[in-house]
Amino acid sequence: MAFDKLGTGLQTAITNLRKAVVVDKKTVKEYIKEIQKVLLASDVNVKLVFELSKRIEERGLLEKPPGMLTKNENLVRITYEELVNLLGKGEKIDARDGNKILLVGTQGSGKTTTAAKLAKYFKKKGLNPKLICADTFRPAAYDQLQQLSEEIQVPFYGDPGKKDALAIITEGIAKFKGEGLIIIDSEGRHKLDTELMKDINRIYSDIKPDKTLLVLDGTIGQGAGEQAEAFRKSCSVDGVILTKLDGSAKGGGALSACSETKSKVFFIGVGEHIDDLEEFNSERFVSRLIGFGDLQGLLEKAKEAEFDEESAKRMMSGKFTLEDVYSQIDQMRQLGPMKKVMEMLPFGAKVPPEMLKLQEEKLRKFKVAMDSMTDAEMQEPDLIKHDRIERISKGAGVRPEDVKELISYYKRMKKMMKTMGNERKLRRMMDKFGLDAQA
Ligand SMILES: Nc1nc2c(ncn2[C@@H]2O[C@H](COP(=O)(O)OP(=O)(O)O)[C@@H](O)[C@H]2O)c(=O)[nH]1
Ligand SMILES: [Mg+2]
Repeated sequence: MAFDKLGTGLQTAITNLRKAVVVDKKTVKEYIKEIQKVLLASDVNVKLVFELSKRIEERGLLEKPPGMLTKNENLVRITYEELVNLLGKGEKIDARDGNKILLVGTQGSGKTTTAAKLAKYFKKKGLNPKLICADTFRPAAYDQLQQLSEEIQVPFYGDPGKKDALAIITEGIAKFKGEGLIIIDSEGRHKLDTELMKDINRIYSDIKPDKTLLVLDGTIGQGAGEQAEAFRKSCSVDGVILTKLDGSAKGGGALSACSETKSKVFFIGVGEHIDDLEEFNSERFVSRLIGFGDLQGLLEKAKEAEFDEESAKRMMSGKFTLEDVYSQIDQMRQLGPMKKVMEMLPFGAKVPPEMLKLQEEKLRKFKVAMDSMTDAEMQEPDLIKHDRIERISKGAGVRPEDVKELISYYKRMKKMMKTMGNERKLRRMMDKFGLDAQA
């Protein structure tokens, strides 16, 4: 897996943080130190590491955790956001049949391998990729790409007898009648010198590729930023593919440096095999580093809380009415059958678990019963005494027992909300106490 070290380091820091009973200044500082260590080991620029850790620390101490998140859960959330920011957003490539993609980069950066990986990637997307080998510099380049194209069954063009790269490309494009998505593997020198830039510019101005992608070796760490910038300035590069991020401890440095130099990262190479290419999406990437399941739950919790914060506060303060029961039932019904709801709501945050146990039919009866109630009864269910129960059940066409059951359900829910509210208050108080005790 890509980024083993960075991921393990982050996860260790987070596990330690989560073990802490109180989150105080000392805990935050220790946590930050761990994060710094991990990022520096990953070759992220010292200045960037410092800025990032300062922001995590400040936000962690100052920000009020959204919704039901505890202080340390919120720290993890903040770390996630700051890391996504640090590594850059990632860019989705827009390519279609009829386009030409030119790959450039130094020798050994992974161009030829990546050309084949891209062809396979686009083929899987239903496009019709073709490969051209225009590396006349390395004798073995032709055989290498030809073999790969056979492996993935993609049309290939090259001419080992020719030395003029531009001529080969022009012939290739003609052979493919300019159709399909043409991916061109170009030559590379041992470094990004002016000769190479000149060659690339010559090819570029002649064939006018729709996308020029710079293939960069991720093992050079933050050096990738410099190269990306140099390339972008001397020829028209649309974005970067960072290779060899598997097994390299320096991937964090490479990605953050690309982000800092505003070089868009389209893909990352995560292995030698033809399928080892991923679209780069930092949100997905960072959540995998941190531990996907864990983080998703937490983010969902925070997001739901944003929407429901107000009503949750009200309900938990004891102002829970039948209106709330009604809208909860509505929410559930919108989501579909009970089993689906269970699958979709692993944390049961929006719909209390108790409600999930109720049968669909019962919920329908509850709803029609509530439809027959007055506003006053909905707001103040305690008003609903014996004679009213009779009236409501008749009006709704349900049994009086159903109405009674609804009311006792409502009372249990109200009590549960109150308990949840109290628990939350207690937890907040403990957090605060921990912070003050150390300050
Ligand atoms: N581990 C790993 N190796 C890679 C990756 N991409 C390319 N390579 C290896 O890097 C070496 C150089 O790749 P090549 O495509 O020939 O580079 P080129 O000279 O730029 O065309 C080869 O041994 C590839 O197998 C990657 O994402 N991960
Ligand atoms: Mg090559």
